[in-house]
Amino acid sequence: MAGTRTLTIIKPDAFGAGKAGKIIAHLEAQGFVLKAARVMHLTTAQAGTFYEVHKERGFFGELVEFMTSGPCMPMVLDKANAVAELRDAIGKTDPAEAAEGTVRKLYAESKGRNAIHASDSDEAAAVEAAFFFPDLA
Ligand code: 3AN
Repeated sequence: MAGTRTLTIIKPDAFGAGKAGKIIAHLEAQGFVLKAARVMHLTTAQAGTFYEVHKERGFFGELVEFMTSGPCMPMVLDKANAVAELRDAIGKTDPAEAAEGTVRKLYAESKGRNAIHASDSDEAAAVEAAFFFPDLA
């Protein structure tokens, strides 16, 4: 059975542009419940660890540089079938391909600066939630 928890990050582009409140309101209106949140400026080491699965990809350096360029906002969200529901709500990686009404269509600039992260499996959600919120029950 699909889990009820996922991890999202409002990325430095959207956070820095003052879009965090709108994005949170958008997600809450779709039934996501905020369980944990923090504002933090990732170090290069933290961003590298978080995105370790992408370290062989050509955009890894660019991704780490972007994710450390300013504060971001990791959050744990609850909803039935949370991972799939949030992936649907944020839209495709490239905002040009994202469906109308998705967070990336509304708020992202480009494939690299794409406003929001969402875990892609229940396993990743558990690891990513523990990365930012080790004390969350
Ligand atoms: P998603 O975030 O939709 O799961 P992934 O897992 O393919 O997308 O990529 C992880 C992150 O890497 C993306 N959120 C995006 O910020 C960045 N990324 C993906 N593809 C590119 C690219 N071609 N150029 C720059 N950054 C990219």
